Amino acid sequence: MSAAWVWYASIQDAQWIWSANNEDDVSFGIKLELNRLPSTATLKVAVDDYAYVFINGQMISACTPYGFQSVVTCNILPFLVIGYNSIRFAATDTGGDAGLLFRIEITSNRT
Ligand SMILES: [Ca+2]
Repeated sequence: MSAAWVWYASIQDAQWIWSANNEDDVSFGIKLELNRLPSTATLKVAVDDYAYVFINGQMISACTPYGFQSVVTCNILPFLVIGYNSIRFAATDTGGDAGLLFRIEITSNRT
């Protein structure tokens, strides 16, 4: 990311990432292991240029980031399960700079 006069989206403690070979289509995935369901689970994501978010193989249509200037915030709690969760971003760059920025915030209320 260059061009200092352009405002890019920013998310606390998150860094823009992309593939080392700068492909147009890049898939990013993480595994999230939960030993119980959290109280809240929020995904914040921005991408240059667009991406589809999949959790456990299901596309989350309410969570479709587009463009490097805006952060999409969505509730992913309904899609999480106890055990391993697969979170995948199928991201596409249509030219120029490319990047994906995301953060997952999970809270749990112990009783
Ligand atoms: Ca681009």
